[in-house]
Amino acid sequence: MFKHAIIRDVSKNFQNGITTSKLGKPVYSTAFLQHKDYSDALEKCGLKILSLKAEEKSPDSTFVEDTAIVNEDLAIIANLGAPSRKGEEVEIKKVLEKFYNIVESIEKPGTLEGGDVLRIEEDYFVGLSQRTNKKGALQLKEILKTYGYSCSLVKLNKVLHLKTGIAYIGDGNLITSGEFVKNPIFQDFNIIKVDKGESYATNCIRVNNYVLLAKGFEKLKRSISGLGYDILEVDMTEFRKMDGGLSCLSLRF
Ligand code: CIR
Repeated sequence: MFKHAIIRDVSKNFQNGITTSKLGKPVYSTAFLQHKDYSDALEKCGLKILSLKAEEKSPDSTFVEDTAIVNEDLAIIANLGAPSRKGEEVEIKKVLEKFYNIVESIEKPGTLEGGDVLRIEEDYFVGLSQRTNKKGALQLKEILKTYGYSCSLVKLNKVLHLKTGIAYIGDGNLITSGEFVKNPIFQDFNIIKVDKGESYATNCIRVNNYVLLAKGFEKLKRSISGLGYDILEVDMTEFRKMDGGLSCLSLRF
């Protein structure tokens, strides 16, 4: 069970972050309210929320997931691959040191962003992306091995991060879209294929007794609730404009 979540308030210059989407500029006041709803949803899942102040110099810093990998044994501080995001991990490291006795780090020339790291039970999968390089992924693999976790590397072709296109919601159920639907590495799971028109919603998260899902994706919602999960929907329109999804907005442990 997760007990804690670290989130970071949306900065007023959020719209100056990196994006590939063509959905227009996010509206700060709406993003602020959506972030509050997200935090409330995590609270409803039973998490204690640690909310960090917005960092105005780092427009993407609300996407805290990319700064670290956390599990029940240790925290691993990322070395972000996007030049404009370097340094976001500094404050997160200080915070995580209060929770963890063991805090490791990915070091240059390795780069790694948390959005590329998917945990499925005791196995990890790391996306080799524009943000995570092989050296970073192999460092992570070595660290995780010490704690008894396996780690496989997955080459990405199109999506930003591995978890843009894949999510594990427990009980062998893997939500996948696009390039991951037929990837042999995931074929032993119960694959729930997301329709092309709903691919944004692939990035959902299982948090204790609930699955958090982006609002407005009815087909995927039906598939997930058909598997017996209780769903909490969160409106994510403004974060989507900046290529962010539900997993990106918190570190959960
Ligand atoms: C970026 O491009 O870095 C941010 N605008 C979005 C990061 C999304 N994070 C994630 O998928 N884990």
